[in-house]
Amino acid sequence: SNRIAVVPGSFDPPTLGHLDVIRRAAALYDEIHVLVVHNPGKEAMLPIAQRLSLLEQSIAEAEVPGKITVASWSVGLLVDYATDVGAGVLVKGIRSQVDVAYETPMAIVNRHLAGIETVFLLPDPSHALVSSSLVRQVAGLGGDVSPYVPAPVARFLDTGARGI
Ligand code: COD
Repeated sequence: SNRIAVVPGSFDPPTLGHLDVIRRAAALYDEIHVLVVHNPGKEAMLPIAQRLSLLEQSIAEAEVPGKITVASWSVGLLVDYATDVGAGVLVKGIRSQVDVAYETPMAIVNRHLAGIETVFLLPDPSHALVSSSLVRQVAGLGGDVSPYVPAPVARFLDTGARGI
């Protein structure tokens, strides 16, 4: 069904940009699955279980309305998860032309593989420069990441619990 959408990402860690896209997707679809996907091309900061927990806390604290499931996926194709849960759409956030260039081939392949469409949403411009990699850098150097991440993520990174 096209009333169910998957919002996939690395979420390492979740940022205010991610939360903005999640909120917009939840307003457009009856049900969304926020899916933490292991990206083999990126070296991870946080274990998957920690990202799931921070996403759940952030979505709850922001009181994002709608039916939202948070899950993870590490074996097989992203579209296999989407097909399993009856989702016809993947939602991706677009910050710039760089994201368009990165996402376009994946969107075409996912449509060929499983007939699943990709919908691109634009965040509020105030979030357009925020990325997980920026947050990892600032946090790693001891800087204040609270302008870029939901409060539960800021609290977690602030306690020094991160293993970097
Ligand atoms: N504003 C708006 N959108 C944002 C922002 C922001 N500030 N920050 C991030 N986003 C968007 C990203 O563009 C992306 O759409 C999403 O939020 C998640 O971002 P990240 O950085 O957490 O995740 P990525 O870019 O590492 O993506 C990981 C995926 C697993 C989604 C990606 O690698 C993917 O789709 N892989 C497909 C796996 C697969 O099945 N491959 C086979 C067929 S292609």
